[in-house]
Amino acid sequence: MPPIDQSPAWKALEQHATDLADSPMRDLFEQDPARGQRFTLEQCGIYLDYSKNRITEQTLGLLIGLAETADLVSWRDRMVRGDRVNNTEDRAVLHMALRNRGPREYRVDGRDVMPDIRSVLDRMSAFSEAVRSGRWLGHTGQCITDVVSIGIGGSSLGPKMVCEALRAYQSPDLRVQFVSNVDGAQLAQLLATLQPATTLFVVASKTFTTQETLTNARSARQWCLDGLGGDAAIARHFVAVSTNRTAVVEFGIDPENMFEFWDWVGGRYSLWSAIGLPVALAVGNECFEQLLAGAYEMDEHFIAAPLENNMPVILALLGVWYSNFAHSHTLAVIPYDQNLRFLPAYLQQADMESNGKRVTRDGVAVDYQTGPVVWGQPGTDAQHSFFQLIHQGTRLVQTDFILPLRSHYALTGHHDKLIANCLAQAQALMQGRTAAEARAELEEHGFDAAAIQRLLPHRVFPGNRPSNLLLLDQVTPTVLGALIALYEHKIFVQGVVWGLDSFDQWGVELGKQLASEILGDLERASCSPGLDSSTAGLVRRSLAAKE
Ligand code: G6Q
Repeated sequence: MPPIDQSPAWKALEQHATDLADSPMRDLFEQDPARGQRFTLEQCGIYLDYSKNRITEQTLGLLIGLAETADLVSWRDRMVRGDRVNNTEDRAVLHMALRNRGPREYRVDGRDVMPDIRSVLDRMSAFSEAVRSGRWLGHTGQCITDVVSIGIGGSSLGPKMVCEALRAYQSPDLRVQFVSNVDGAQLAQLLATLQPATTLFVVASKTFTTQETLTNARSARQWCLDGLGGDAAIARHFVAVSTNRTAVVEFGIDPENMFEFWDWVGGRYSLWSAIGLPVALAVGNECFEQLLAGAYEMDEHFIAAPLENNMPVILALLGVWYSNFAHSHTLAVIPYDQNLRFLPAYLQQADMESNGKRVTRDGVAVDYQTGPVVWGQPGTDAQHSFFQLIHQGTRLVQTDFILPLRSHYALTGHHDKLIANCLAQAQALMQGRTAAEARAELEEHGFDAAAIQRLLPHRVFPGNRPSNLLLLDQVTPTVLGALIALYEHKIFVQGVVWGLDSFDQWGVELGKQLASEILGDLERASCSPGLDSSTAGLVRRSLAAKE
């Protein structure tokens, strides 16, 4: 296939972007009183209002044409069919199978994967219920009060985000916490608050070779042995989640205490697998199953809905519109929900590791922008830090607002204020404030002509800044599952349009390799010849600090 940016569909969008440049959203809203209803979709407990985008019906039609040119439906079907769509790693991509609740078949190399999935889910359920009910006892016969999940990247960000998002569903009798950083500060500070006799470690690593995770796990094991004596303690205080049985056994964890998953589950798509064990421990298996069910509903929508009514497809194409036709290369994710505070970090990995690529799946360098820079913080805090740039800066930022309509917390008056702030931000970004409006306001406040002249440029908001608003009924396990799956599929669709393999992550390799060489230098207390002068100088300084 010729490069997507050479296609007639792409060229038509370029022309359309020029044509639409003189139609700010404010005008589009004035011309069409039904716009706020027209550009909406509702699915799986999520109401998406995408009317505050620089689009018309024609834009959407052209974007759908682009998705068709990129063969989206065929790629989606290939993924569902278990084809090796992760071509650089020669792997199928079947995280959808992990949450399959219906009759759909998922196969890898002709083999039905559902029996294995169900068997691991059953084991997770039995284990998490044993720990939560106090039937699983530690080495000294005490119940487990604290779980520490040790993992990094895809083996941590998802479960950590979900546990926090579902905090209202957690039992106070079992605290679940996460350690990922190889910086000893994180583990040491946490261990200082825990007792070995009542702590369970979940070592989560697909490969079971990751330096950070194994370093933390070894230190945790030593702490456990120091506190409880004897290797027998490990069997009651360590479980593993991995695809690598040999390495788990070598580490000293009983394979009976290992929960398996498979190479067709990508790290950042793995929270639905046994990697979600900390979630089941934190909120119970029933809630974990509801999370899977919510994702399943979104999967079925993604698989079955026509492109123009398909929520992940629409969200994805809007992102393509800005990245490739409106010079916006950054996406702010702003949950108006404190417990969704790790969602931006989770999506940062999901999106940037998936679509932060510069060559197509065939290895050809692209000539267009691919994945955006993703970042964010919960509102309303975010309003008091970086929103200035989104409103009046020189860069065009795409913003996704995520707003639950109902809170789990009953403090009077708080939730109305949260809702009001979120809706107001989206409104302000869209409509801005003209010079005439700013002038009128200054006059109303009694400013004299000279002051108005001086202040006016600062008080004007250009507006016409795009946002999506994702209204959730409430952050329940089901709605959360659907929300995460929505973003997963959005990322997939964008990867297809850009021609990428969204499921590899070769970009993280080089730094890892060099780190292991530098670690060798630090451990041998010598600086390897051939290092560049900067790195060599920094290694020597690091060595000097150890003396
Ligand atoms: C995600 C990546 C990466 C991975 C971590 C941890 O898609 O593959 O973030 O999850 O590097 O790897 P392990 O689970 O193998 O320890």
